[in-house]
Amino acid sequence: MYRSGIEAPERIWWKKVHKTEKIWVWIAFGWCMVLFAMMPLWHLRGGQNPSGIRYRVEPEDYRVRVAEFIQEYQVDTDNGFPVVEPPPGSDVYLQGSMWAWMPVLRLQAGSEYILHLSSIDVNHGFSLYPLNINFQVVPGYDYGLRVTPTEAGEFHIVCNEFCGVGHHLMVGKVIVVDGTSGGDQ
Ligand SMILES: [Cu+2]
Repeated sequence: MYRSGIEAPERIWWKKVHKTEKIWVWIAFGWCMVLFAMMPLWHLRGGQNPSGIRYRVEPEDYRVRVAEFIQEYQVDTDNGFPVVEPPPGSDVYLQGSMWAWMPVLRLQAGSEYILHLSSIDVNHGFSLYPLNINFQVVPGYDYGLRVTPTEAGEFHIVCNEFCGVGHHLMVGKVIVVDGTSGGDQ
């Protein structure tokens, strides 16, 4: 029968919940609790959290810091971009901007670095191709990630956060050289 929301339904329109349905409700509730508990648990024990520090930075200050970093350790140019080779163990700065990653990094395999990531304009995404690494790069925040390159080779940084008409051109480069050969390849 047709009923509108204005008319009240007849009294006792509901039936008692069947036992099986009750069991399912409890199973669903229990599962909700498991997932809920997983959020803090995974944060503490998951091992997939960023390994570093983060703090606020003015985009302009970050740009200046990257420029200093380039000036200090530039060893070459690649396609018009500076190539920097910082000493193992040092702080490394990478800048995302519309539409480039600066500078090209040359790192040694087997050495730990603190990789700083920030943007000087809009949100960008740091994807290291062909590895499965994905990190948001946000203006105003400096993310220092502890990284140790394990394999020599050339890796590309792809922007995975749409950032305007030049987004698809935003490709950077990380060159990893064998740590034992003294940094030259
Ligand atoms: Cu981008």
